[in-house]
Amino acid sequence: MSIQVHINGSLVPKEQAMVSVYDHGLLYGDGVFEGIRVYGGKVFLLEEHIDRLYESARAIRLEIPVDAPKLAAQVKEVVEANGLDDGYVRLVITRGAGYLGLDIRKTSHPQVIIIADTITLYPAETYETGLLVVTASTIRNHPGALSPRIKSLNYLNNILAKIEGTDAGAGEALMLNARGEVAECTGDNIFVVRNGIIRTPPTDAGILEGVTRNAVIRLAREAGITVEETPLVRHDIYIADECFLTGTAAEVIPMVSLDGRLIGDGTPGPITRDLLASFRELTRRGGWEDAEST
Ligand code: PXG
Repeated sequence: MSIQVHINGSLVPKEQAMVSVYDHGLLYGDGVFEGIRVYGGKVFLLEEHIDRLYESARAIRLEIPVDAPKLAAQVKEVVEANGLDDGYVRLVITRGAGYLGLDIRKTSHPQVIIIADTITLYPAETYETGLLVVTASTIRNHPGALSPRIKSLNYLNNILAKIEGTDAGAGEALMLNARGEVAECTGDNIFVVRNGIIRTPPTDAGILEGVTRNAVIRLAREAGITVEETPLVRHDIYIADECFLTGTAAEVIPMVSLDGRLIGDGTPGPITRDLLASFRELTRRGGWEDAEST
């Protein structure tokens, strides 16, 4: 049976799930999205993703035509309709079809699209060996131009950096901000460990405030580890004992080299390994009990 896609409140076979070529999501990258994981048939940290989606939409003056509880119910509906056990939900809101031109008044009917499918992940072996990363020359979008906190359909900034990483044979690319500080990788947040303390750039370093990032901060603090949100430069990564990345697709993935410098002894460190294990345990539990409201 064909995959069913939720579009504007209806489930349709994926071949019939379509948007207009006049949609401003396509024409201008005008829209927002979320990428969410499904573990054991349950949508992981759904409430956090839904909250961020509405915040992104608010920031670009896009009114999502359904309310958050309804949207959450639709996400669950499409996961069930596809009998998805472990998989991926892509929630996309576009500005909708309209006339040519940037004016948002030239559009009507934002499109609400929910795809539940499988996703290609890093091979299991990468979690044992760790990722090699290079710094991209493409800096992260300046927050004064387009805030990286908005998860918008405009991913060219990250794609251009990702190309640099791929060309260099690296698994990810590190992006700096306009101040030369560490921001994040193209689709993951970054953390370093030194002398038992975990550090990660603050949101005002110009990053996406990752749902996985926030979950890992909480897990680390629950384990009694100090976590500081503080500006970092590349030197902090070069001299770190351990480094890891977090993201919906990557979960917690060790990073063992930056720009040809080995981090620590060049293998995934103990704090990284413990956090990956406790993160996976959290996915099996389906999240924290106090986040069960959707
Ligand atoms: N930074 C950036 C720029 C991202 O795009 C993250 C950090 C990690 O955030 P989360 O909330 O996932 O912990 C991301 C996440 C996709 C896809 O389909 C992209 C992401 C996540 C899931 C799927 O390309 N990016």
